[in-house]
Amino acid sequence: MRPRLYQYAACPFCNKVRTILRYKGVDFETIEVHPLNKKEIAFSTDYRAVPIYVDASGRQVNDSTPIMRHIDAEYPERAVFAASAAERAEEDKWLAWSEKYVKGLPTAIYDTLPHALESFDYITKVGKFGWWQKISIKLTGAFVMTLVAKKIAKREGIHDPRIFLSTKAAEWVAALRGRPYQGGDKPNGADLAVYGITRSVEGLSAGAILDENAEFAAWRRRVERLLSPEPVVGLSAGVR
Ligand SMILES: N[C@@H](CCC(=O)N[C@@H](CS)C(=O)NCC(=O)O)C(=O)O
Repeated sequence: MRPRLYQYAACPFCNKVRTILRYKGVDFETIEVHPLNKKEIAFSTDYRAVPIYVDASGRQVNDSTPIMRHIDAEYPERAVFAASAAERAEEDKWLAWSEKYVKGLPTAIYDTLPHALESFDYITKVGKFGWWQKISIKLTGAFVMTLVAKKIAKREGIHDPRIFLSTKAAEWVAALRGRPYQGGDKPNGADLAVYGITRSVEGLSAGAILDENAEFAAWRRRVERLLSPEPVVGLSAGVR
């Protein structure tokens, strides 16, 4: 059986998992989850978030980073996660950094109503929604998220989302220390996680701010070149 990824196409955590699957060249199926009734993941009574991964033998794995590690072991060719203790410490440090980065992202995606509308336009396009939900979620979601973004900004101590993003891009580039990838000559788990998170804002104003850093943009292109084509996002199983 083909492994299955239960996802919201636009979710950064789901993008992390798609990235490692594409890096490994795995033939996988994406199941777009309806964000309101979540009926596609009814089988998962204890864990109600996405991504959920069901591997080729039918085993369920939850939570993006554990899923990435599981996939790395399931498909050992083109190993991703660091093998040595020293490399692992560095990789873990940057995986932890990526968790902070992803938490701050909504402050940049939803900082103004036009930006929030731009994002919900994308979310409702690729996500699983009926036509009426597309319209109502776009409007109410965009409005609500601008408020949520302000709350997150306060919690995370982010005063200016643009500066938050450009700082993140600069920190990441510094961590490369002139090497093509954080993992050295090939990407490690942190490279693929950060790439996946960043991909979720590709095409949005937040993504453009990250790419203003030419070295960050060049790193992103280097990773992209190593990936097999994206399954047609949002148009996969279950999306009409
Ligand atoms: N730590 C989890 C976080 C996953 C997460 O927060 N997913 C969001 C979507 S972006 C979710 O499913 N939230 C619950 C909901 O939509 O009801 C991971 O890395 O996979």
